[in-house]
Amino acid sequence: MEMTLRWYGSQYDTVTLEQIRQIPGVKGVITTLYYKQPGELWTREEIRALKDEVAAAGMHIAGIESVNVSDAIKTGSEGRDHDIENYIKTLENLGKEDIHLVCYNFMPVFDWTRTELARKREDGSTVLAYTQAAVDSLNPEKMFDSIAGDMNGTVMPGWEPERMARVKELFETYKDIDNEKLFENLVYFLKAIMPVCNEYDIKMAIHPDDPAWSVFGLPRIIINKENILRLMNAVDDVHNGVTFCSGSYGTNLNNNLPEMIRSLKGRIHFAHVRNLKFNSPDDFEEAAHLSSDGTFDMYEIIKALYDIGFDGPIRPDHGRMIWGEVAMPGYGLYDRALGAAYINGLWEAVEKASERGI
Ligand SMILES: [Mn+2]
Repeated sequence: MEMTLRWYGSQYDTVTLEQIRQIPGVKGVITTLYYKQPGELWTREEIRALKDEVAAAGMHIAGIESVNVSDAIKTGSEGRDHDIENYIKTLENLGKEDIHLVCYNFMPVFDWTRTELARKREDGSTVLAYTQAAVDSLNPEKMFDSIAGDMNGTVMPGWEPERMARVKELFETYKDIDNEKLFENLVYFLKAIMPVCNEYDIKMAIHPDDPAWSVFGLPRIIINKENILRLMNAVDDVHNGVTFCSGSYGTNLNNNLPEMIRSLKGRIHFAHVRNLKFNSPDDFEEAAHLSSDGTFDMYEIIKALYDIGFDGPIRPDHGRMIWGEVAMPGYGLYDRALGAAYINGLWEAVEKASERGI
């Protein structure tokens, strides 16, 4: 396991590399070329510049989150093969720069969905939250407007204003795409990129859909154990792997997270670890990482990752906004640093107990 933190780049992130470097145990960042549009080629020079910037701060790039997949690829429409070509060249350029992990998702229109970005908790901290009732009462075209005021001046991943301006058109693009068609398009994409992944040993790690069910009638496929195992089998190559995100799979209380982790032995290349607190099955908020602050048993999640021999990067996921920090919701420094320290503590305890046969 390697502890990492997500970093959006110096132009976009309120958190600096110098701050990240001071979190105990963090030597690697998970980053991206945030300005790149899905389908656009990443040049080797751009990747190298990013790599050099991270290296100058005494760290390294542990993986990319994300190289986004275009709507043409997701819908299998005109331009798909062109965009796949660019994706392959991007992977080749990453491989040549010695980067071997790429997180991506295959969610239509909205990447992740929350109905509140700053729900106030009893202790005064604010967190991202979701209620099904709010989604059901909302016109999807107004989704962006409903949360844009709480983004603290940042651009949130998957919610870029240019993209959201086209939401109506995007819905139109997906009108004939059901779960089966989306799955087929995902398999087509993965089969096309596996040769370059093999050549450069690039581990693709699909991020689950969040929440793990259909919103606004859009198809959703990476939502549970059955579906993710189906995908692993459909393209049975170690480079077709998983980002295990406890907070995303965990939105569905039917998902047994430790059991899912164990079933994915050998295929989890990256882990996002966070806790959720359910107020009801249709209302949850992103709690602190600590088990007792939320609904999940974080010890069991870490133990399952340890038991399957997970050796990839792990990162604390969304944190609460605390101590007056103003940052991208979920991506402040303080609570994610607390999360990293806590996960490191759990890992050390699990590891030493195992080594000592306890
Ligand atoms: Mn995640």
